[in-house]
Amino acid sequence: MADPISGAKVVPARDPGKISASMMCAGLDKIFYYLTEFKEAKLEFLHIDVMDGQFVPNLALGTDYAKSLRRITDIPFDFHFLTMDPLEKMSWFDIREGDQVAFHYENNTHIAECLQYLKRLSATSLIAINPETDYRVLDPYLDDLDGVLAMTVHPGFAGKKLVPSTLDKVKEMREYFHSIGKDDLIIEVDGNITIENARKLYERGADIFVAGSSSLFHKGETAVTDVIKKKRLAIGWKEEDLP
Ligand code: S6P
Ligand code: MG
Repeated sequence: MADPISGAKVVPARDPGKISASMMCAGLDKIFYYLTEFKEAKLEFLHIDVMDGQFVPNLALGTDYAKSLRRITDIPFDFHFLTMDPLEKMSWFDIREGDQVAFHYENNTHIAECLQYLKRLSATSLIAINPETDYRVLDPYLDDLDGVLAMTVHPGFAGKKLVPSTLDKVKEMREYFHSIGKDDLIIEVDGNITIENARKLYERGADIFVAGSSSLFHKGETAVTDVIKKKRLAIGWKEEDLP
């Protein structure tokens, strides 16, 4: 497959993409509506941004929120630790088998220990990298992780614009993983994943798409199920396979 704009060779993602709903963007006034629709649509993950006000200039979802959410849904969690010392912060949460967990590479002196910790919990482990971080910094860890969370915006807040260079970065990362026989590594993308950006990133090799204020929780009146359908059609699903 060739990119229609650059003409460059693009390695296609193998399976249809998965959606992870960014719960930081889900208004509590509609939480039961959202969770019912997600369950009905068999949505794959709930994205839980944990922010400590130090790694990023914002505070977000904490231990009590995660505990409460577990009581009202059985959809697996997709934790994203945007914190200093994620090894310690991860231990504050009830991470379960089947959950996916991303922690950042930047400012992290315990990367190998974080990966071992997640392996012991049988959770899927991803290392998150900011838009300006080179994916080759992950080379020493590629045998021990399940994938990469590529930030497509500067982290900390919902509602930001995609950093354009991250499109090429995802494509190059997927091609690089292919060239070293690591096709199984997951690439999750997070930030301004509109339906259009999801399509572009799927074509460039991303597998999991965080859906926040740019799609699922967009202020327009479009029903959540319709957005999920449109988004899935943009990330490799066939109409007949939609739940
Ligand atoms: C941002 C955070 C993200 C946001 C998500 C919001 O630092 O990690 O997970 O919650 O990007 O979605 P949107 O569509 O508003 O960018
Ligand atoms: Mg996130």
